[in-house]
Amino acid sequence: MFSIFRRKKSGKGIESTQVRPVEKTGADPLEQRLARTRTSLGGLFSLIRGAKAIDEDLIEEIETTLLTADMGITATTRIIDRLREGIKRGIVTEPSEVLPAVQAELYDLIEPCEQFLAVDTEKKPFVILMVGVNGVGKTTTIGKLARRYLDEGKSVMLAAGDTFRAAAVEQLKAWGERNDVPVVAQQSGADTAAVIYDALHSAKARGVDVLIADTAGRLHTQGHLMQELSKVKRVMHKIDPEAPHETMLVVDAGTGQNALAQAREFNQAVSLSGITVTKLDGTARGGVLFAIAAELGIPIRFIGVGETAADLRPFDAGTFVHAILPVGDE
Ligand SMILES: Nc1nc2c(ncn2[C@@H]2O[C@H](COP(=O)(O)OP(=O)(O)O)[C@@H](O)[C@H]2O)c(=O)[nH]1
Ligand SMILES: [Mg+2]
Repeated sequence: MFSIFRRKKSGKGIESTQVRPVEKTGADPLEQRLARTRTSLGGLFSLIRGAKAIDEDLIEEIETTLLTADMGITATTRIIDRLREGIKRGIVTEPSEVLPAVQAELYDLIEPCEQFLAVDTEKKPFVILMVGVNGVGKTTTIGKLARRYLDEGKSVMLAAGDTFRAAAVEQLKAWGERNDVPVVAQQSGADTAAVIYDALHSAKARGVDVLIADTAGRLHTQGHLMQELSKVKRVMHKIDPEAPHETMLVVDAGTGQNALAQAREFNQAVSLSGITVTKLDGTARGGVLFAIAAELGIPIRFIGVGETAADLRPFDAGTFVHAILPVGDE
C-alpha cells in the first residue's frame, strides 16, 4: 500500500503518503516501550543528516544498520533492492527522501502480517493452542490473553498442558484462582494430550467461549516432543475437527534470529496460524518481526511489551513501524 513504487503510480510522490500510526500517543506510548529497537535504527537519522548525496556508501551503511537491528538477510535484501530500484527509476533522488522510502518499505513488508486474531464466539469453545520453547512467555501470554477476553465479556477456560514441571501447573492454577477462571489440570507428568482433551470436553459441555491450552516448552530438535504437539491436535479433532482454531507460537524478541529459526521449525512441524512476539520492551532486536514477515509471512497477532496484561497489544503495523522509525512524526 505504501511502497515507494505504488506511491509513484498514484502520482502523489514520496512525501504525500504517510504510514499513519493508529495508536495515539498517550501517557505510555508504544514508542517508549520500543525505545531500544528504535535506538538500534537511530543511526539512520545521523547517516541521512550527514549525507550530501545518495551514494553506494550510504546504501551500504543503511544495509548494515538494518542487519544490526536483526531484520535478517531476506528482509534487508528486499528493502535495499527496492531502495536501489527506486533510486534507479528516479523516484528517490535526495537523501531526505531515503528514510521515508525505507519506512514505506518496512511498512509494505510487514503490513500483510497485521491480521488480528478474531475470536469466533460461535465456536464454543474457540481453542487457542500455545506453543514455543522454554521461557519465551507462553504462560504469561495466556494470562494476558485470558484477561483480555474476560474484559470483553467472554468466558474463558485454561488447560494446564505443560505437565513437565509441577511449578508450571501451579503457575496456571494460581492465575486461574486469582481471576476466577477454571483451569483443567492433572498431576505433573500427565499426558499433555489427555489434559487438553479433558479440557476441551469440559469447555464444550459448559459452553465456554475461549479455551487456551498451555504446553511445555520444547525445542524443534526434540522430535518426540514435536510429535506430542501433533498428537494434541489429533485428539482435539476427535471432539472438534476444527480445533485448535489458532496454533500460536510465542517467541522472545530478545533471541533475535533464533526467534526466526523457531518460527520456521515450529511452522514446519505443527503449522502455525499466528505468532506472538514477547519482550519487545527489553530488547534492541525488534527488527526480527520483519525477518519473520519476510521469510514466513505468518500473522503476527500480538506483541508483548511488558509484564502486565495491558502490555500485550494487538499487532498494528503502522504503529509499530512509526514507533521504531519515527519519520514524518514531527
Ligand atoms: N519484559 C517482559 N517480560 C515478559 C514478557 N512476556 C513474558 N515475560 C517474562 O518472561 C518470563 C518467562 O515467562 P513464562 O510465561 O513463564 O514463559 P514460558 O516458559 O514460555 O511459559 C517471565 O518472567 C515473564 O514475566 C514481555 O512482553 N515483556
Ligand atoms: Mg510456561
